[in-house]
Amino acid sequence: MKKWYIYAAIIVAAIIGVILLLTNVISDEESTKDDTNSVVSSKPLPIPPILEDKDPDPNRAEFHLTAQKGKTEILDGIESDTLGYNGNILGPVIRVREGEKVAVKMKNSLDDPTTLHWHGLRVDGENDGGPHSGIMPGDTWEPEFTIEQPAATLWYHPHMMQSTAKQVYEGLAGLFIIEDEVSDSLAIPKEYGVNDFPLIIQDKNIDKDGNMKYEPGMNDIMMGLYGSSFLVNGAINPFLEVPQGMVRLRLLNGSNGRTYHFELSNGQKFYQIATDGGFLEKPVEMTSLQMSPAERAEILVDFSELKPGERIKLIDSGSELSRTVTDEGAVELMELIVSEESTEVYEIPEQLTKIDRYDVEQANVTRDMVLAGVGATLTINDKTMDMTRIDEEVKLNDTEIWVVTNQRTGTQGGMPHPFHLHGVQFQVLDRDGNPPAENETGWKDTILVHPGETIRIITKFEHIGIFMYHCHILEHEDAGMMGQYEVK
Ligand SMILES: [Cu+2]
Repeated sequence: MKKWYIYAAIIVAAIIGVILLLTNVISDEESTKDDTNSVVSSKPLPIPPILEDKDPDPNRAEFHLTAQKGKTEILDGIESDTLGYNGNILGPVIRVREGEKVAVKMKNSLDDPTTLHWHGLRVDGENDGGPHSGIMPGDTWEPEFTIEQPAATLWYHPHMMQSTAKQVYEGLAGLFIIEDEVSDSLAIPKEYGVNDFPLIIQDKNIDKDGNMKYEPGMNDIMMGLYGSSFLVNGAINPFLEVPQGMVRLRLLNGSNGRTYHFELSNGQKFYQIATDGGFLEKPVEMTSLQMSPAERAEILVDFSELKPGERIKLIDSGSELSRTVTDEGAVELMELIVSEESTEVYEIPEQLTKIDRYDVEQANVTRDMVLAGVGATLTINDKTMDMTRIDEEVKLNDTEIWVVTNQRTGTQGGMPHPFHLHGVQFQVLDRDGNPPAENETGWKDTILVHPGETIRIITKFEHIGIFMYHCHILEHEDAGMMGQYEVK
């Protein structure tokens, strides 16, 4: 009787073994079909819409934004609670022209106060959308300003005291694109969504139930939050069909804490044509592009040598600045699939624009900014942020040199901090006395300062009001690594 059970068990085990073996063989065959051995993209890249201008006057624009709660299917078949402007996650692209008058009606339909900061825009303090411009739930904020700066890819995001990191992380961010005569006249791709694409890159932690609530641990607050999922325009590993020709990508590192090293999986070179605040004078050839939180870059990629149907990937190659996921190597961010369509033939331009350089001799004031971090205490000039204290007073129309030092201190042994200055675009004079990299010779509003490094920047303060300067690792900003300057 007992023997019968034993024989049955052996037969069942054998059958299970054969099934396991077969499924293994099949899945092996499937995986060898894709020689890159990677996850196949299933979702097209979401392209944020261009926000409608409600004013028929061509010299004036009126935009309506609502910050609201939403639900987004980030994991297949699972909805995550997210925040967005006029939608479920992220926001529409606001596109304006130099010289244009702009009015915005920004409604807060969230449960919490928020603000709307124009990152990179040269405007007066009261229109900048910093922590003093809080919008209570149900209220509307109506800034008005004139665009007085060249073509650029800027962005907008909340800047509420101690909740910037949470609100950006949960989805509040959008691009703000300025066009001008230079961007009109350059023979570069400029058809939005056809050969000119926005890419907002972010990393988040999403559990299997789709929960991506902002819940930072002590390590996240000290080092900046690093997520294990990578999103482009709010989607994980999406694909984008690109024409078999020149393509322009407008990259924003919209992450809370992570610095990326963008590369193409085929090692192809590309050309950076713009920095945070506009075009470089000349394109800069590269195969890897480092971007810290809040930095933007426009790049040109030529797909004309690739065959229709060919797939390459935008990757983060990882680095000494990376943690967690990228310790295992490169991360795939999205897939680019070359289509049958080719656009008109573009060359890489020799010259893009002319940038007037500030003269060091003309500087009226030199100011020191010392960044330091010991544990969770993150300071600028030994102070943490106080809304009631003005740290620096600047005279209107003065040109100033800011000497930004990242002090090697304390338990962390120093880490890189992206330093951001509101209300202006600046030029980088030098890094530790050496000229900046070619792709840092354009207009900048955010600059990564490495441990022990001193960077000198120069700018002219042409707008009145109260502005912030801070580390753009959002956990550091919320922890108080921020100060205020007033221009009057
Ligand atoms: Cu920092």
